[in-house]
Amino acid sequence: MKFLFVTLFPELIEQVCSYSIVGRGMSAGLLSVSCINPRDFTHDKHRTVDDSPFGGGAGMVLKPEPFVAAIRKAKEELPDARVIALCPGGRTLKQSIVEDYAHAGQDLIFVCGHYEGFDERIFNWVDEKLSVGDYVVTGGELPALMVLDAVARFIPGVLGKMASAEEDSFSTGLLEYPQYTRPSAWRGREVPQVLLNGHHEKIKKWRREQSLKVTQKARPDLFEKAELTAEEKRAFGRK
Ligand code: 4GS
Repeated sequence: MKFLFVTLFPELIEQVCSYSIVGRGMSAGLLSVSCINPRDFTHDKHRTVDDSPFGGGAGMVLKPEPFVAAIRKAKEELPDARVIALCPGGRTLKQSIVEDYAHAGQDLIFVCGHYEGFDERIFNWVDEKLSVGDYVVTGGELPALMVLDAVARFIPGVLGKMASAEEDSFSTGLLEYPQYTRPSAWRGREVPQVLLNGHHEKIKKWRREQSLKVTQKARPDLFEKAELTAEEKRAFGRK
């Protein structure tokens, strides 16, 4: 799968992607990351990418010509890609959207603004607006990297063992059960005995119960939507 970022800060993207699991996935040829800088599509001496808003007001607006020229170049490089603009007005990212992108396997072009908003006309070259949550950040780069990171986990071979991506929180609809490693006793806190006995059926049951418990407490909204057996519904007081 290929990811292309339209960004004024390509070094930021390349840096972040060079680390850890995404970095290894790139080295292994499982995904590719590239950038196109709208500043390279300016023609004036100062390479201007923004200007003041018509109608007045504070802040600046990203100019349509360099951004649309950069998006068009990106589409030339990845003709079948889906073009996604990161902005607070988009639909909110969640695991089901991540899984849809991963499953479709379509290449993705991320359009990132920085400091300021896009000229509205830029959206005519975009398939979709996407937000990472109801808060404002200084640029679309971190949100776009979050999308890439979450999608990359589903590309076969990127995670050590493919099973793990589907089994994670949100894919199952529940939060994860608590995990422990050595030492089994530490600062007066013991690891639950059931995990030390190697009885796999009991461990499985305990983990399921814990998942249900932590989800009910921390995320009642998720708990309401989760699929439970009739017995679990009775035990957890859900209809
Ligand atoms: C988001 C968000 C965002 C909006 C970028 C103001 C700079 C900023 N992008 N999900 N201009 N939340 N973008 O806050 O995607």
